[in-house]
Amino acid sequence: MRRRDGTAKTLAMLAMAAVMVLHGHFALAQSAPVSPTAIANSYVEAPHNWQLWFPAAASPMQAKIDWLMQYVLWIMTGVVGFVGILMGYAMFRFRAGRNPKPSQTTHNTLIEVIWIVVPCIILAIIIIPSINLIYYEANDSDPYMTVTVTGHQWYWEYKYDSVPGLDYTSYMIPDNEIKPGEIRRLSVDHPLVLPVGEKIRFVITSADVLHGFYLPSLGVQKYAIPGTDQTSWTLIEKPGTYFGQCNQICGLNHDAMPIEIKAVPLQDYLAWTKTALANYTDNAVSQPLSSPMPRNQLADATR
Ligand SMILES: [Cu+2]
Repeated sequence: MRRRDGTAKTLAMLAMAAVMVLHGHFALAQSAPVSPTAIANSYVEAPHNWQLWFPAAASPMQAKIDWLMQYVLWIMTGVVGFVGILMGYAMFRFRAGRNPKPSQTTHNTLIEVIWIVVPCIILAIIIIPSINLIYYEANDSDPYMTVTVTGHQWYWEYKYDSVPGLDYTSYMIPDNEIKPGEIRRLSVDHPLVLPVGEKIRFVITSADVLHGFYLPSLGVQKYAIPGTDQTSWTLIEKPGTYFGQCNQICGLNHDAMPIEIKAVPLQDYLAWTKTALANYTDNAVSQPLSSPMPRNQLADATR
């Protein structure tokens, strides 16, 4: 038995070594030019038809939100079920046909104490994990990097605070320009590229009206408010493509400002920052659109 374990271990180590060599090989093959897209496309978290429930959690924050949601849902199910059964029983048991002369009872101290104390206990067992989660969400200290996200009518601007000069805009790809592999109404021209496994702080603001920076699979949702910075953070657990949307009605093309995130391993992110710095210079902080444009014109203006 022990010998078989030893053999299995050796085999596993050989397999790991092979994977590492292959990984190194592919990393080398990918090195020029660096495309975060290929890595990130291996996993795509996008809405699908007949979807119910939340998207799969891709960050510890969303995992905690999922957990709290189910925790409260089960408590609610218990409360609604219990009250429903009690009401059904009372309606049946004390119906007029069976009780022609209704009881005149109005008070029962024991029951009144119970129906005050039990809801207090239920609220306490809900509030403790809720407040823990609020503190967890608010703790954006010690990030690996900070991205300043600015909402504009109708596109996003991403400024990488740790990469001087890296500041670019991200527009939705218009319906008539969608290519295979892109998702209509969600894919963008320049996605937000982020490293996996690192704490990323977002400073969220707006250049014009209220927008909403909403990333459902990462558990991030903050209003982008002109003149104010709001912060949030995330830690993306595996490479992939993740989507979000502006979820604060912000004008005519509110629906045309999705958020696309390409999450890649750290070394690929670092390599990408160099190519992005070289390629995105002409794209940095484009002219804000001062007046609403029909979408086809907006598409022309933004590509
Ligand atoms: Cu918006």
